[in-house]
Amino acid sequence: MKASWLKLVFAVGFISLLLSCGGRGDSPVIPRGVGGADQPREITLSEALAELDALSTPAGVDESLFSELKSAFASQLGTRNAEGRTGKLVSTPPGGESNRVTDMSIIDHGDGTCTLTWSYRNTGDYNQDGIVNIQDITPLAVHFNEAADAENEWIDGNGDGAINIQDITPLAANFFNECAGYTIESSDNPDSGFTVEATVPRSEASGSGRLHFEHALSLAGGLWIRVVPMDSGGAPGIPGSPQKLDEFTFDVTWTDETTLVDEDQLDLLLDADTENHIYTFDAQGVDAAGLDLSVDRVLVIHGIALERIVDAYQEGDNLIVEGENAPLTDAISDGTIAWDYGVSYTADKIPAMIIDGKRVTADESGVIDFEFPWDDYTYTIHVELNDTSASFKFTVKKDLGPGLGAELVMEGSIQRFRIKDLIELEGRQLQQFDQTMEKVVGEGTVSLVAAATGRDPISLVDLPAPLLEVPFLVGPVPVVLTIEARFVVDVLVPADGSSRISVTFNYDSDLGFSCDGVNVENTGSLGSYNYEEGVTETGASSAVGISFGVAFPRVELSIFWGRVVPYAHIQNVIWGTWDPAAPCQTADYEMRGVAGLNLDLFLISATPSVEFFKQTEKLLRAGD
Ligand SMILES: [Ca+2]
Ligand SMILES: [Ca+2]
Repeated sequence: MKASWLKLVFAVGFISLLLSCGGRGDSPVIPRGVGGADQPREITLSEALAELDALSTPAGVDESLFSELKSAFASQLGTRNAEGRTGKLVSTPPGGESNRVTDMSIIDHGDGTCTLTWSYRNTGDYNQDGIVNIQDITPLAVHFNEAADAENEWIDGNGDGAINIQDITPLAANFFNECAGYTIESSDNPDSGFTVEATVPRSEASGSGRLHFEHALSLAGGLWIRVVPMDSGGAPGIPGSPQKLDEFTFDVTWTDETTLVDEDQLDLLLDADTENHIYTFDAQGVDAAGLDLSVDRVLVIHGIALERIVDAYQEGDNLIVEGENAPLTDAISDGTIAWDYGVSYTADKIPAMIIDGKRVTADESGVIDFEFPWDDYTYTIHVELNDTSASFKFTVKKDLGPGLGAELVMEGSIQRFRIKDLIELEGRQLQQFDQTMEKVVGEGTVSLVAAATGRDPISLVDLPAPLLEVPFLVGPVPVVLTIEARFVVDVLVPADGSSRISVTFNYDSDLGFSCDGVNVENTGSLGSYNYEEGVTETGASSAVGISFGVAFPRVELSIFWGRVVPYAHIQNVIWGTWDPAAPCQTADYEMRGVAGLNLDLFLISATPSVEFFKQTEKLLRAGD
């Protein structure tokens, strides 16, 4: 039995308001001798060992411990040197995965400039002075036997969570790695190489914990950006993971009947009641600006509204304008609206999550916790925002008395992804509407425990929808993404029955479509995916039917008043049956990517849908 999707809705979304950068920065000059310039660039093993031998025990450190660390260090340096078959250790820029910058963030200021932030990575440089050398044994000794935390984690060179003798190995292995700074590099196409945009010396870094960089520069939208460590000779180390800058295109012709209240004129708008389509303007100001807000005009208010004016009248000093939804094709005859936007998960970009009509905010560390009752159900929501990913745990519980009831748990995470849209209008008609959600990478476990629900199915209908929203502007056009997880549960378990069932899944997919206003073509692909069956236990004296799953992530796209993509999601459903008469037990799993369109905004009444991919797996056939 496979039940239909019911209306249990959980949701999450994200807020940021970013505009594109413009213009490339000046060509950089790689400075020579920044950072570790005062350090020798090469050293013989005997010089290094002599320096180590002469190093005095740091204050507060046990003499015998320090000497033990020194001898371990000396021994590993000797081994490394022998393997290298050279008498000299020569400085090189940081290489290897452990030195790759993976936490770069781009803050777009909307004025053509961006600020890049990232953390210093030079494994073994425990005193963070730019070079891995003898001196780095001192902080290791001072923090010896501490658990790694924000104040010392870079001294945990092997990353096992503790600072101890094991951390001598990465120190010796990376000996004389030198990071004099980073280059910021850009590319139109990461496969064809990068160009240096700027050079940032290590001395620009600050912070009480791991050193942190913040560097502002001009960068054009749509470019791929990465940072690369370099030594004082300018030689590059391992490149950081590249990220794409958001890009927005708004190039349109307004129709003659349209009045645009642009960004600079928003102070003329005294009140906007978008729900009731009533807008209050400063009458004199509107006159002075020469804005025609008469009946039958199409009104576009920057970032706020798209209306056909049905009434306009003066009340004191105010001009009251009433409108109704107008199609975008009434306001724009021709042109292109497009964006390539990266969704990231940071507390400052997500001021609120809307749950059951209430605004719930993340704390400073990006954690959202919320619990609320609804009908017979109790919901708990836990969300952690980690910039490049967000993790979620949703629990829905229905209590039917001692030992009876049902609990649905969804735990998972989603990686940062990009959403690209292209809207082309010509002669007041939609020519093209393409959307791609690129690199939708997620994983999750959904589990359900149901005991004795009897004839009272866990039918989770019309539940409140916790939503995180991601609004951004493309020219004057407000776009809102909502990202949510939507559950479906349909359970019928008799009074003496119980069922436990779970599945773990992960995927790495592109969800894309291309619509010419009539037909929709699938341009998405499943990519890699995996599922793993967890528990499937069902038993009862009469038949059991159970179906549950989650659509995650489920992304909705709105433009002005129109939900043009009501859903684009990956759904994971598991369903099972138990028939004691046979007896026969079955369990099936399906992963499916789908999207639906609603083109009201373009005066098209069709609601086409598209299936990106579908995979069905038989988990269990027992008792046949
Ligand atoms: Ca150092
Ligand atoms: Ca360690």
